Amino acid sequence: VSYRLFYWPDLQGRGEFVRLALEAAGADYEDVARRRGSDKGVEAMTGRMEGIARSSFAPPFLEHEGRIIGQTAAILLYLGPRLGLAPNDEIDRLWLHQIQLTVSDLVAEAHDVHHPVGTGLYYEDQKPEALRRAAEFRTARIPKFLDWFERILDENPQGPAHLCGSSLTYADLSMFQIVEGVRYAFPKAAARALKKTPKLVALRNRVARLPNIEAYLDSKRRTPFNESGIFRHYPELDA
Ligand SMILES: N[C@@H](CCC(=O)N[C@@H](CS)C(=O)NCC(=O)O)C(=O)O
Repeated sequence: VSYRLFYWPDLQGRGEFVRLALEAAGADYEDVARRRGSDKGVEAMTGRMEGIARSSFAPPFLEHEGRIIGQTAAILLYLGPRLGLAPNDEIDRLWLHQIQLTVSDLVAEAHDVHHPVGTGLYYEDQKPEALRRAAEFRTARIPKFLDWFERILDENPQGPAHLCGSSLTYADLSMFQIVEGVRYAFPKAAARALKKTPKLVALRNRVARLPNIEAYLDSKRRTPFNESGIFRHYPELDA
């Protein structure tokens, strides 16, 4: 195995952005915490976060050729050129990274909607605050993020088929996941916002039809969305 991905086994979460890149490229990888065996499983993952140089703060992280790389956007920055999912030019790569960091911001906010008071508390213990946070997220933040993705597609000098340059990148794959995620968690708010972002929806549809992605989505490796992940469907938060 060339790449070892470490992430919580039963949810898509942040690991999914990395999985989509590995799957789209047909990379040889192992989803370590989902496997059983001596150096596999969740214990192997938490073990890999201690007692080594440059250990990661939190999953996801990647092991490749003796290196450990944490932080979703940094993992993708590393994988992009290796998997043929990033442009060659340095400034284009920085732009792609900037887009991915914005995806990370959106993901953090989507998480904080159901955990506005504390990451260590249950959703059930922060429901009134979650209701308030969700209202703002639905009406202001989802449209603001999605409109920005639409705008950068529209303004791509190489055309609106991709976010950066004229071929597929890891950020395009992340757009698929963002659209799926907001549709799952906030179906009504997402439908409203996505009506105004046809190029983003078209990109999502093209990614879904990529042969490797189609095969992945049909496989058991794609965990369904659930209420342990980042994008959670609590109907009261999509009022
Ligand atoms: N900014 C990091 C965040 C990583 C993160 O928050 N990971 C979560 C799972 S999605 C976790 O395990 N957090 C444990 C903690 O923060 O203590 C990234 O994008 O990778």
